Parts: sequence; structure tokens; C-alpha cells
Amino acid sequence: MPTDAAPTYQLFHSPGACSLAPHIALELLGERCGVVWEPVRVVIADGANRKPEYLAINPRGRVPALSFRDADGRAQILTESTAILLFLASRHPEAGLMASDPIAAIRTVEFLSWLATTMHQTGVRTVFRPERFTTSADKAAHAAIGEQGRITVRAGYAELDAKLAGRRFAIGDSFSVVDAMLVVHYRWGNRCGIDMRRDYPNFAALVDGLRAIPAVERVIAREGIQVD
Ligand SMILES: N[C@@H](CCC(=O)N[C@@H](CS)C(=O)NCC(=O)O)C(=O)O
Repeated sequence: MPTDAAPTYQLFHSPGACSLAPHIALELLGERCGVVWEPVRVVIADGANRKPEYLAINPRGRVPALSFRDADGRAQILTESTAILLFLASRHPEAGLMASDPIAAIRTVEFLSWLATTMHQTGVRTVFRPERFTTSADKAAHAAIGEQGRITVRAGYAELDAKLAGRRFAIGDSFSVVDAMLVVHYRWGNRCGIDMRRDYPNFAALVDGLRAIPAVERVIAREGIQVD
């Protein structure tokens, strides 16, 4: 976390958004490798992501965004949670946030891709923001889109719940960037009106285990969010 040293990274994030996953990854990089970084709040609920200051950082108006300097000292902005997580994990292999063997590494990419596309964009996002998926202002049309989104996420959670039975972590025997993103999706399931603990007990047990990691709980507290 922040010290007097200039931060290597700045993470632009909003409480409870998918930026929670790189927020957790950075907290672990700070703890495990002494990486200096700085969280910058861009609160979506306040419209901060649509202000010119933030659009200058990410013209898409989305979080997360990661600011850093490359090896030649050039300022870089990286967007897309999957890219940010894989970048942080591979730039700091000593933190152990991604397995190094090729199969486990590509399984990490596979898992994150599915979460970011099927589960986030065609699932949760259609529940939270159905009006963005139609030109219709008709509330019934929005409700139907949200209903299909709930079917999509429930199918995904059922698949996840079966896959996570008896597992402490999503991939292998240690915490990876996939686990960080699973905390986000578990929370979103509850925000979709699904009783995640009742309906997906293996997923809930995994998240309980992840929350026993102090760095994970520190980030949840810093964002001021409820997970369950
Ligand atoms: N594919 C992007 C999605 C980013 C995204 O949609 N972020 C949401 C928060 S979870 C956001 O910034 N929403 C603001 C908006 O849509 O106006 C990623 O994984 O980073």
C-alpha cells in the first residue's frame, strides 16, 4: 500500500466493480513483494467515470484502468480486468498470483475470459443495466433482458459450484488472480437477487476461505462493500 515512494501503479477503481479483482491483486503484490501502488476511486454511482478527467484516462468510461511506466519510462494505461490481472501476475511472478506451467497458465486465461465475457457482459451486466441492451424504453423489455441474464448467470454459477466442490482455490493449490475475480462474481450474484450461499454452497465455501486471507478482507473493507 501507499508509502512515501512514488507508486509503481495507480489503479482506477469503483467500489464493488470488477476493479475489485485487480485491487485485491495489488494488495497482495504490496504485501508479498513490496510493490508500491495507489488506489484512485472513480465512483460509478457518482458518475465520476463519465467526467472528462477520467475519460482522458479511459475514453470508454469504464473501470478498471491501470497506470504505470514501461521499462523505457513511458507512461502506459492498461484497461480490461483480464489484461490487468494477467499483466500484474506475469510482471511479478514472485508473488505467485498465476501458475507458471503452461497448462495452468492457459487455464487461468480461459477462466478469466469466461468470467469477463459470458458471466459479466452477457450475464450480470444485462441484469444490472438491461437498458443498455435495447433501444426500447419499455420497462417490460428491460425486465425480459434481465430475466435472460439471470438464467445465464445461474447456469454459470451452477457450473462453477460443481467445479469448486471441495476446492480451496479455483486453480491449483494456491491463490490466483482467478480467485480475486471469483470474489467479484460471488458478490454480484447476491446483487442480482440470488441467494448465493443457499444455492451455491461450494462457491460460498470457496469465498469464505478467500475472505480468511487478510489482504482480501482489507480490500473489501477499503472499498466499503458487502459481499454476502
Ligand atoms: N470488459 C471490461 C468491462 C469493464 C466494465 O464494464 N466495468 C464496469 C464496472 S464492473 C464499468 O466501468 N461500468 C461503468 C459504465 O458502464 O458506465 C473489463 O473486464 O474490465
